Amino acid sequence: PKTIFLSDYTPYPWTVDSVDLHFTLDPHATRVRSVIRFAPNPAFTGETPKTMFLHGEQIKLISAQIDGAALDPDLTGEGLTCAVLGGSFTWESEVEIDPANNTALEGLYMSNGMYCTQCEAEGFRKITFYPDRPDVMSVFTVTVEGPHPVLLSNGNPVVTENHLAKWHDPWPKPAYLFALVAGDLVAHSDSFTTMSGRHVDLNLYVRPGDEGKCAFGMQALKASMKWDEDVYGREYDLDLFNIVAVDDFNMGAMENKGLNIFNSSAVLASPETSTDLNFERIEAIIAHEYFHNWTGNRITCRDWFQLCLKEGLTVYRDSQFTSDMRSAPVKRISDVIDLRGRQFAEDQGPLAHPVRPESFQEINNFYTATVYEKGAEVIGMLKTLVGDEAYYKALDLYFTRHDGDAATIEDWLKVFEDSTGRDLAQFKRWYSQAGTPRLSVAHSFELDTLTLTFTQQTPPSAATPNPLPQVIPIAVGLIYPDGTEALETRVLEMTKATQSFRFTGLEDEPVPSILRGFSAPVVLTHDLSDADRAHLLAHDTDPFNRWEQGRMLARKSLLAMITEGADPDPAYLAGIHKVASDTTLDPATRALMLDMPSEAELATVLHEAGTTPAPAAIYAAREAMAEARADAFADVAADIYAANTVNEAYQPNADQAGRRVLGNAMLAMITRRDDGAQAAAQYDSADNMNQQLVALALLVGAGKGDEKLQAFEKQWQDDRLVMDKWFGLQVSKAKPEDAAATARRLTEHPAFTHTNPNRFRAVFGALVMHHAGFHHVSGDAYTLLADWLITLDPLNPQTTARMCSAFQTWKRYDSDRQAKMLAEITRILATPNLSRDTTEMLTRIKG
Ligand code: DPP
Ligand code: ZN
Repeated sequence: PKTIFLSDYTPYPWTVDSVDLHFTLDPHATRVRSVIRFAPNPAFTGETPKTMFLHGEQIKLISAQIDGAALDPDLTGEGLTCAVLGGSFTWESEVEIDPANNTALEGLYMSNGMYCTQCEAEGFRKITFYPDRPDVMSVFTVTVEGPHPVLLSNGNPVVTENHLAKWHDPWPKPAYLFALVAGDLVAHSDSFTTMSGRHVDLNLYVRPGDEGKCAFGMQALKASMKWDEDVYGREYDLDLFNIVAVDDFNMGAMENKGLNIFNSSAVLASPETSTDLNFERIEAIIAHEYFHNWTGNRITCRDWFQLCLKEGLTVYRDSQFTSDMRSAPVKRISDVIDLRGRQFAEDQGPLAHPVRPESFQEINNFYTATVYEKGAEVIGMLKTLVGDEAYYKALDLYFTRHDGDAATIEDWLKVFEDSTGRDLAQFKRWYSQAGTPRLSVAHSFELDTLTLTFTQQTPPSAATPNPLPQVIPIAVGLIYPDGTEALETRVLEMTKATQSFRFTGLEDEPVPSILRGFSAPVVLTHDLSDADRAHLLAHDTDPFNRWEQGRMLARKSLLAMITEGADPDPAYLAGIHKVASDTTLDPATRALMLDMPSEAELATVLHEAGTTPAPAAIYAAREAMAEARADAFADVAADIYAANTVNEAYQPNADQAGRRVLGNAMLAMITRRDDGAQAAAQYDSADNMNQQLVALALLVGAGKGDEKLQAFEKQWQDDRLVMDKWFGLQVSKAKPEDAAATARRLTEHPAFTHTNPNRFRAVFGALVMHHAGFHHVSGDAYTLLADWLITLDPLNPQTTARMCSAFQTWKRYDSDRQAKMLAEITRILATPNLSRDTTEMLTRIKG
């Protein structure tokens, strides 16, 4: 496979002034006619080429013409080349494609009888011949002919007849934002009036039978539209905004202009079928895709190396939205848990790459936690450094200056430099260096002065062998021994490898509260005594750092249990007992204080500390801790459970969800002591999926779930999304020694199908996230996963390659596990005709 480099970028020699597409739909022989107007690109400085290359893959060329003259282009598997004269010209072609056999779910494909598309990143080239690169932006007019009641494309409708619809999108866009949908669909409709008074029709299209799962998504869309006006001053720009739910989809959702296409799991919701977490995730994804209309669509990326330009910013924007809609501290803490679980692991292993990568073979492999989540952290740091007012001023300039552009990270940073006068040359290292900086701090106190001395160091990686010091915004506060605040949050700007900051005029020696709000994505080492941590846990005014201190106590106790066979720390148990019982705190915060570091997080921490993680020991320590917690809470668990029971009608809001999550944390403890009686009662009386599913999971985990599993299957066998939960839960709640066998058994279930990414991920995503199960010493899970990756790769390379990241941590483990994982990696790599996606992933992982 060919490697593509950022440094090789050159502009395309032509602009595309307009694109006319005509689709005649047929499952196996869809015809696509195109009329494309090319003109010389003034930004192209080289000599005008004598030939033109157009991307095109897996499409049959029927005919091609330039300015009406028939051509016979040179065809390869990647596209075509033909001779061109200077000046402007019109390209016309007709091609044939086979959507029914498109199992890769890229380009035009079929899902349950409906047609749909996925063109990001490079799917449009499977639809017709085209310069399929994001810096080629054009105005599209699309005609769709087919025997379906609903025929959709981007933009506004121009003609709607029986079996024919014509759409026009006035906004120039790259081909990756093209979309087409056709099928027997029903609409849940509403409308929105924008801040300037424009009326926008809103539709959520679903398959008949799913009408009852649309209301929440529609509300979330309207809330997103309003929020982007209020906070960023961004207004919607078409007469129509459509969302379509599709069952077979590789990603969560796609921000096609005016026609978002969603994985049904990321949009369909009802109290009976969705958990609280489902609702929160759906709200966030709808917002994310909607926000792309400005950050992604109106301003797009020059090339795929700039992916974080739209994704980091849009993730940042959707996290702000969730913070505003729900609880800001809860959102921040949840995001940090996620970052540490996924992005830190990526940054620590062979897949480490900068937020803006400098080379790739298959761009689909770079839709990563680093590009998305670390990319969002970088935006957050920038905002912390310049302040809120300057941030929104810079964003206004960004939208004004770059509207209609295919932009770069350089453009983005220049906007901040121009509007704030700052030099961001060093800050840019956050985009160009891989690896998570290690930040350590020492503090000393003399007379009335506290000195904090920070040292930063980023471990070298293959992607960044010689990392340089980064700009680290460190939010700091100081808390006096009596619990009062000595210093409100102040942001220190660290730029050197080692740097000291002094705080004078203090009345007493304070406890420093460092990295408030997790102000930078670093690994912080701060040698605070347990007593100081307990002090911050009780008095810190920063909610994140309060939580963090509890987390550190939990981590420390678990690590001592894992590596030294220690008992659970009674001080930690007493601490969480106190917080969980504190009714002055909101239930969601109390529940977060109870959350234990995951096995994967503990493995990452152990690896960082130079210890080989032993999966069984990690699992056993968490189990022992869970038992100790059940004992410690025996006196209050039933009361807290009862006090947090929600008796009102189910609402997916933060308040009710917080009570449920705290109550269910108690139920988990109760289930360890009552043989599952309370969980069974909750299951039987549940009128919503959240309470039903949690109860089922606890029963299965306790080995008492067989009867309810059968009942659940019978109740929900016709609901795909609920059945995905049923599949996943059995794997994630299996004992480590049974996880692989459970997954294998489920692949034999008649409802298992590996061609549906949601179902495949339900089983195998759960297996790879079951740390002790996946890494069970037998190696059975490694082999099972490899078998299925080999099976799926020829059908769906994108989902296969993504799942390969399960092996990214292979070098952390003992030599026996290493050998077993390496054998599977090697076996997959030896498969004939392995996809480019999977080949690149495993080659990088193998190292
Ligand atoms: N649809 C994916 C996302 O929104 C890729 N753009 O992140
Ligand atoms: Zn996105």
